[in-house]
Amino acid sequence: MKTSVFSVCGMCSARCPIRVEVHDGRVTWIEGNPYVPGMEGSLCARGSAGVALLYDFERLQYPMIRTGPRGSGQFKRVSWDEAFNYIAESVKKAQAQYGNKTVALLDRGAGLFGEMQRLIVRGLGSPNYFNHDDLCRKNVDLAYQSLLGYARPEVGYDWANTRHIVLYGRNAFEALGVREANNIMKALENGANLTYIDVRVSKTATKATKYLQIRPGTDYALNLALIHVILKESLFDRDFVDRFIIGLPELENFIKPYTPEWAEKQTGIPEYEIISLARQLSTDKPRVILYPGWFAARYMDAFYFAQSVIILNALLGSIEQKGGLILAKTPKEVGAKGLNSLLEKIPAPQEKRVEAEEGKGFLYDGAGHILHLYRAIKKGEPYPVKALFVVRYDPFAGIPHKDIEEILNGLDLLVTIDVNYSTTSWYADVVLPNSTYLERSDILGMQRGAKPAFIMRKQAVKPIYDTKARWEIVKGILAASGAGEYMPYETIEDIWNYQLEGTGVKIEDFDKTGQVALCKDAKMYSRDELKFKTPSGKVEILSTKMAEREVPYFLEPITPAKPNIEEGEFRLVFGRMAVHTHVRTLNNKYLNEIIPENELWINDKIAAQMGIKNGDWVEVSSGDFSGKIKAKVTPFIHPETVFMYRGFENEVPWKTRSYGKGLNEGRLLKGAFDRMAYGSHTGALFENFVKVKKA
Ligand SMILES: Nc1nc2c(c(=O)[nH]1)N[C@H]1C(S)=C(S)[C@@H](COP(=O)(O)OP(=O)(O)OC[C@H]3O[C@@H](n4cnc5c(=O)[nH]c(N)nc54)[C@H](O)[C@@H]3O)O[C@H]1N2
Ligand SMILES: Nc1nc2c(c(=O)[nH]1)N[C@H]1C(S)=C(S)[C@@H](COP(=O)(O)OP(=O)(O)OC[C@H]3O[C@@H](n4cnc5c(=O)[nH]c(N)nc54)[C@H](O)[C@@H]3O)O[C@H]1N2
Ligand code: SF4
Ligand SMILES: [Mo]
Repeated sequence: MKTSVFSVCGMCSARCPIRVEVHDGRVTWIEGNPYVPGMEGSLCARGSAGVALLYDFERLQYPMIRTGPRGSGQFKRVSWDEAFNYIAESVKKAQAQYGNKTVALLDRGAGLFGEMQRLIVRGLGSPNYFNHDDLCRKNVDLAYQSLLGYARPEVGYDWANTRHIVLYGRNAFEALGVREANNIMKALENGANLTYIDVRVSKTATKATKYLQIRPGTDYALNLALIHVILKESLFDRDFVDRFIIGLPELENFIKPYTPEWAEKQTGIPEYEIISLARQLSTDKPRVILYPGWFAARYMDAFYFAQSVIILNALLGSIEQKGGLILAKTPKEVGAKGLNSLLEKIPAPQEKRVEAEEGKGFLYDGAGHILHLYRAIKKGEPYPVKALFVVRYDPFAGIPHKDIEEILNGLDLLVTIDVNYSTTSWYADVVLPNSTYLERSDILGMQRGAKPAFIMRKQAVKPIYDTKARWEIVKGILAASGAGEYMPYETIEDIWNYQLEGTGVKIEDFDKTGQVALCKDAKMYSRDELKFKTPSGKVEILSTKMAEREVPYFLEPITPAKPNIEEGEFRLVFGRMAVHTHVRTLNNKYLNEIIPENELWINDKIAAQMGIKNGDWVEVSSGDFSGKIKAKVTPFIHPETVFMYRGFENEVPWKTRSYGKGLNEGRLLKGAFDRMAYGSHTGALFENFVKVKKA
């Protein structure tokens, strides 16, 4: 028998809507949901390779408890009840000694379906919920929140109608979200300009109308100069600025020294290019999108950089504007009712998360700061965190071994919930296997935007191994811990019905396309109606949030340190490749076959001086770690920088296809996890120098 199921891809966090074909209980085909604009049947390589994840023998198949020393990879198979009881006992012991808040959960991300795992920490009475955002998008999030009062996922982009897109190292055609890439492609077909700024010529650079090579870590300087020109030449959208911006005189005063001439020295981008970009953006305004990006934990000034991008959009009047930035509408704003929250049924703990105990000078929001969590585990400050759950995240795959050891030394319990044998699972005390996204249903999600919608991830086939859906795992942990009342549901339908209560939407309504829109047409506000979600209702350059947290409104730019190239020292930068998702797909049978290992990009002139030829093995080192990788000698990278694709060199022998192949950039990040970005306390992963020599 042949059936078709609408669901949501789980091969990366873009969560594209998909249609899955099932023949006699086997998944035979996956494609983009044909009913969703921007998808129209298309899928990326990783999305198609979901089939290889589903039928992979080298993934987690049953719950396990560690039997040998941590990191020995010795585990025994246990029943689900044994695993749940073991966890409950260990948590109880830790909480008896250190209090409820000693439990923390480190999540990949809140995302569409993320409310579920939050029930674990809250159900166990702890405030300590953390996610990976600090190493990814948090700066953008905090910048939007402080300036507009909106969170990052609440700001969308009207690519189709834009005239000019500016991407700062946002390698959109390779670090993919299918919809976004398709929509940017459509914008280009419609004649939009694409200005792309990067230290190297990425895939996206090759599609740009203008590529500007920038000195690493100086995008903030570039933006200050753009703001300078826009203010000096009155190139801004006066109507928008007069109505909405609070803090223009202070901005004008701050920006005075940052001329294009100054910025040329910082960035290496000629003064005339900067002036010309400012003027061109003004001509194209208000239909412009300066994109603050996705992965924004690169440099120490990343929060202020993200703010500068949003300020540029505001000056150019592109916010809540056709062809610009579009604010998400709540269900209420479109006359509908939202999903009922599972989390809000559990009383919020009164105690404070670790970073909230640590005074002022930085911003935070709904999820804690990961670097503060690491510190709490390692040093017991501001209080000890002894039990850690890690969900859909592999933090140990991207950090130096010394940091892993220090974290492990601080923990009494480490539990992972994963589909693969992750690096973190290798060190865990209990490993709980999650069913893959094709084998499970999740809670309903809310797709935010100008036309909000409910979206369903629906099981396509039954689990092949002894794995469970996320909600079943959460239920098991809470029940064993005496907190079963917070998950009283017996089936996913029970949960969906509770979520949908009072919304007028029924489970069957998802059958047709997998989604239910909450209004007919996208809702946009006119400037007369527009009110931002800041306390003043305006774009607050003098941000109330920042004032409350004693975070300075402006950051004076700091010239990035220069590596000693003559000594073989370079700044290490890294990024995503189209056919892999971070570390999780390295062992995927199809994707591993396409690209099994990475290489090190190095500037051709410098390589020649060092006697390194294309394809030569080089040794890269940082602190006491060093590893070997093949050199890719190219003119298309800034001389101060070496680049590699992220996530290679899987260290878990269980995954035989990818074991030991390539080099892991995370091991080269000595000290990176002690470095907190200005104002946001996020990571700054590109502030690291490595030594390179011919092997
Ligand atoms: N060194 C270094 N560190 C980085 C980065 C970097 O480039 N280099 N990038 C940062 C950024 S931007 C990000 S987003 C993060 C990403 O880092 P991670 O989130 O760790 O990377 P992923 O490879 O996406 O895998 C996360 C884990 O989720 C598991 N997983 C996959 N599907 C499922 C599922 O359905 N259920 C469950 N329970 N688990 C699943 C995978 O097996 C994997 O172990 O890393 C951040 N940290
Ligand atoms: N195929 C695929 N797609 C993905 C992912 C994946 O793992 N695989 N992951 C998803 C996730 S979680 C994220 S966060 C996004 C990340 O999306 P992006 O941020 O677009 O992706 P990265 O590949 O991390 O790109 C980093 C780029 O920054 C450049 N760069 C380095 N230093 C500088 C600098 O100083 N200035 C400028 N302007 N550029 C600089 C690097 O050369 C590199 O090209 O991708 C998402 N999409
Ligand atoms: S971008 Fe690719 S891997 Fe990511 S959700 Fe979409 S189809 Fe899946
Ligand atoms: Mo990310």
